[in-house]
Amino acid sequence: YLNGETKPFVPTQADYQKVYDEIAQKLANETDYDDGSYGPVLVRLAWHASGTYDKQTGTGGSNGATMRFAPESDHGANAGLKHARDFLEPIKAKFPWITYSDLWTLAGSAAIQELGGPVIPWRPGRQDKDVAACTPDGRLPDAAKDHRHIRDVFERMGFDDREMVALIGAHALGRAHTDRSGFDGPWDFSPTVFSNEFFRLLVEEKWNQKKWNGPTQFTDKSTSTLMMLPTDIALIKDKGFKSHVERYANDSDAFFKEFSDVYVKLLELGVPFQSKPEDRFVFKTSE
Ligand code: CCH
Repeated sequence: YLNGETKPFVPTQADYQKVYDEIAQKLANETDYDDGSYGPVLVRLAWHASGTYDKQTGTGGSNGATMRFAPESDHGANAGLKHARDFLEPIKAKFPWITYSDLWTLAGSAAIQELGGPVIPWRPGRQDKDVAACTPDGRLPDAAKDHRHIRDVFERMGFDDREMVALIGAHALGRAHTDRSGFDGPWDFSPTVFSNEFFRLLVEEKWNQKKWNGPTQFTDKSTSTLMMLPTDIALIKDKGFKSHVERYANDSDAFFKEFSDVYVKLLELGVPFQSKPEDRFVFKTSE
């Protein structure tokens, strides 16, 4: 109920587009962060909110936004995501009718589109839950591990090999931070542009173990400025993963299409929608 109305406010697609536009505007205005955009950390917030899903128990997932609370906000994997949550706080204040769970996922969709990625159709319907719904630590992937761990974690969410590889292609965006994960550096030369560069570099570059005191990570032979995590390298060591890496490296259109489908699926895991998939909104990207 807003402004003393007696009927509940039922937002329409146009209202959600206003939220999208506000996020896009704020992304364009606030370029004094990391490589010039909050977009990558918004993509990661939506992913970590959703990637706690367990298909067996139906727990976790984006429905709930339980990362607002400790202990979930303090889980090691979520270090640094406060930047993304704080970025969205003024948007929540301006549109108090949207739930945090819908806002965080809508922001993930908006960030992909604003960074030059594919359209990410989105629908509302998530409800915020309280602290009791926080998921246990350890549901999100550990970058120090191998192909078996990737399969364990992503199969628990309900994804197959092809979908796992497509999703991890989001590492075209952003960077690792020593004060968050302990790893350091970006995956490619344009970390604020969505592309298939992550796959192209995985296939075409030679990746050597970085010599430093930090956790094991890999660096490109040509410039020593880029990085890959052990789990990223696992994508070219494992045959089942590698065929998709090569396909996406060679076919940007296929990557954009398949990434869109699987990111939509990720953001909807465990959400009890009233609406149908065909009722998803396609937001207009800013000029
Ligand atoms: Fe990721 N990711 N991710 N990732 N990730 C990190 C950063 C980003 C893993 C580990 C890490 C996905 C899958 C995986 C993004 C999107 C996705 C970091 C650095 C680690 C570590 C964090 C830091 O220090 O700030 C592992 C392991 C996996 C799977 O095996 C998936 C799936 C997605 C989205 C669909 C994005 C974007 C970033 C950059 C964040 C930023 O702040 O720039």
